[in-house]
Amino acid sequence: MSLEQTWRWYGPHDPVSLWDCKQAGATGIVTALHHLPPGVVWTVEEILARKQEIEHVGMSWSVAESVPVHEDIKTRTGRYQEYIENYKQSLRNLGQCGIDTVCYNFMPGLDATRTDHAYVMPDRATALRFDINEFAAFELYILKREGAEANYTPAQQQKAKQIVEKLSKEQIQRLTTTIVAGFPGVGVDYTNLDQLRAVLDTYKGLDAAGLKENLAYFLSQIIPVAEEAGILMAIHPDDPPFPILGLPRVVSTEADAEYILQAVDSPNNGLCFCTGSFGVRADNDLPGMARRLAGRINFIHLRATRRDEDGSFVESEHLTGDVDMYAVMKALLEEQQKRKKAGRKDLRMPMRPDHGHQMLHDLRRKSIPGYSAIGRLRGLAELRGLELGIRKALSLD
Ligand code: CS2
Ligand code: MN
Repeated sequence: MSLEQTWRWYGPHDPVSLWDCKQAGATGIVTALHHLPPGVVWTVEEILARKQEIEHVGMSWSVAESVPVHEDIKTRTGRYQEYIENYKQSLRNLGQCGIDTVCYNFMPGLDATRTDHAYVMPDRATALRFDINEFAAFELYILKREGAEANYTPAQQQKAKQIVEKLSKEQIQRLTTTIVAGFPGVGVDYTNLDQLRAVLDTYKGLDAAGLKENLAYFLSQIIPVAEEAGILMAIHPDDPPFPILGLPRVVSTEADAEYILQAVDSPNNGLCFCTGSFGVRADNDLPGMARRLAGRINFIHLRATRRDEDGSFVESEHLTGDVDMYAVMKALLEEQQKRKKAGRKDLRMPMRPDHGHQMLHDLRRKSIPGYSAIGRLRGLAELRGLELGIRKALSLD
């Protein structure tokens, strides 16, 4: 038995087609109704239409990633009650259509954040990178966020100033777009800085403890519905896993994960174990976390990053970064055996290669940052080989 090999597909507008996904060797598709804004109900009709499209190529809709959580829910203001009701209805509808795993995140304001979507690697492939000094340059001198100085040492501020002074107008524009437009299709897309400023304002006065409470409240509302609908929820960690722009963070460490899992102690309340996100922190022991949290891991993202001393990081090849992928994979496979022996039903343990380098022919094609075909194909192939090797060595069936 192996982990279910899945692949993220951004829907009909994705330059990577469903047939491409199939040729990568994945059997499951991870996708969302990306055309719907956060907060609205995913209707049975729309879910079924997308599901049929996937099944048409002989694949299955393995995970819904993401069913986005509306900002009002995170801040517990405005129309949050209505949005929670809508979220519940989306879960019921997904369950009714046979989709049993849902990934989401609770990152305030922004989804995964990088400063460069095309950082040139030594082999001339490009990767996603988060440079702490460029981020500081943006926050201090482009966004000019009030109070931002407090987050940086005088030396960092100096560095940031030198960076911004050297940037051309176009470079400033590119850095800004990279940060504020983030990833497409994840429910966050600010077209200008004022929109971002307005969102930051809504978080004024909400600290990590407050955001944690709001998350616990959200879970207390939706997990009973997930249980009834037969849905395994999987919360994705913060990316990067430390506070940015003065926003609180609550899914960055093992302690955070434990808090969340205990907030509603149900197998339906689980984790998306994203090694790329958690792995950015040197104090996160990834193999240990995989072992200790294993029973509640409902979805797996595998990729690695390499960190610099100053907190910057780049997305490395899947097996060569700071993450001990062998040890993580071993822990996951052992968990799968354990589940089998215990007679648990959640044996699929869907896994996807999370992001990949833009390389080879993809360098000449337009693609979604992190989600070009060939780099992820390489990642999946490497992970599949690693998995097979471990299974054979440990005689796992
Ligand atoms: C990202 C996110 O690291 C990742 O997987 O690409 O956009 C992620 O899909 C969402 O945060 C999950 O809700
Ligand atoms: Mn991820």
